[in-house]
Amino acid sequence: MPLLSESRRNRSTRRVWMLLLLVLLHALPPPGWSWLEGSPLVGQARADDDGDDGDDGDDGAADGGSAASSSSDAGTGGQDTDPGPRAPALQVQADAFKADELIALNPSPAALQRAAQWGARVVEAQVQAGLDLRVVRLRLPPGIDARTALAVANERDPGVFDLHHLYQLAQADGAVCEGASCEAMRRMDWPVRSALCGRDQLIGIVDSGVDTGLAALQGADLRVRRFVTDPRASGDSAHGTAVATLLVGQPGSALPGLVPRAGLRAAEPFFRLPSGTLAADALGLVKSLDWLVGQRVQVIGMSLTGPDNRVLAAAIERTQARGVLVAAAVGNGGRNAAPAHPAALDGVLGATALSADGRIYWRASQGATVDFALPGVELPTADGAQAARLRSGTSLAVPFLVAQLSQSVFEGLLSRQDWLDGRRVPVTDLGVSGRDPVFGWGLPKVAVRCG
Ligand SMILES: [Ca+2]
Repeated sequence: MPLLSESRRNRSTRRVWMLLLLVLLHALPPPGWSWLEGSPLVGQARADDDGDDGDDGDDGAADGGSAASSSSDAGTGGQDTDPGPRAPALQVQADAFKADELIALNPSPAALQRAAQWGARVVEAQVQAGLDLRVVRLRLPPGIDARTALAVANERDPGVFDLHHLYQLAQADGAVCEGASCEAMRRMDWPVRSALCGRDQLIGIVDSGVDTGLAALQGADLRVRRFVTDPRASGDSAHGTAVATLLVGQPGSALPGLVPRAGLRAAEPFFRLPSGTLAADALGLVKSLDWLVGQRVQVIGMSLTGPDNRVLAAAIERTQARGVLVAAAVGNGGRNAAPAHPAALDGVLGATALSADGRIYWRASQGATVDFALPGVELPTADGAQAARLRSGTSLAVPFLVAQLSQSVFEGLLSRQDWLDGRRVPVTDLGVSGRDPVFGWGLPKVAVRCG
């Protein structure tokens, strides 16, 4: 008898708690109320969801990340049946866990029903047959952060739900740069521990295609978009892959890059002419710049040269007016070559190439177009599946300049104007004293930390 009354008392206590919870849930305050602000994640996720990702409506299939997540949403056996307007997805995640999701381990239908009562929506349900586990991913309603939701779910169904945590590779962070491309980084005093360089930065390149399957690029935040007039024209990915790898080659790979944590947006306007030459037309370049500006990149590298063109010049001017720094190759035409565009345009920073022992690349163009000199001679670069191939050219110096621009401005060490002006940029002066037509201001050595 005492046992029975004990259990009856428990039941009635539970009922009171359930009632209280339901009252609490129906009385959920609007977002931003003080009791939710105990979690920094609420503000963080919302701030990142203010429609400023510059990504709306223009990338579709090119966006590997969201394409993958929406296809997995769709592949949940029709459980995502909400026909109404979707709540704005909280795309940006905190470092520790997804702010708008919970996961559940082997939840009973009743547990999922109880979660649905307070607004959690099943977006993925999978049975891991080999492990004999059923894992369900739930999207939270707007206004409830994950930790609050977990507390609520735990009250009702202890031991079932958890935060949807995020994991990083343990060896990457803080790893000392090892690999073929590290020597060139050391030459410009780039941080030895470069694994964190590029964090929270978005960089654009206009180049040939990028081989996104390359091992060194696995894990990079990389998006490629093609801008060719004739979609039947073939392309090529050797050059773009080399440049992309110099920037965001991943730590621990054979070719770690300068800013592996940066988001890289690669516009591909290049196609093969009937003659076999790889080329981009001015309109392709303009479309590329337009897309990159829309992606909100802060720095654009253009490892290409060509003639003066008013449409291109206007597009570059508009790009710069949006606060974007543009770096370009000075060209490989030799010392007497005419100034190459876009490097010769006002405000475009021209990069020339240096050898390991500080000599100028023998084919580098010279003149007022040259602003800075960076590694670009016999650099180990990506070549096919595994091998590194030595390449030379002023176009390879561009990613080194791009990395310096992006990281130094991000860390507040130099402003855009400092770079455009040149005088306040710390450099190793080369050749004749001061700025000169061969090395420009010299080899930039901003003491970035990437910390
Ligand atoms: Ca000099």
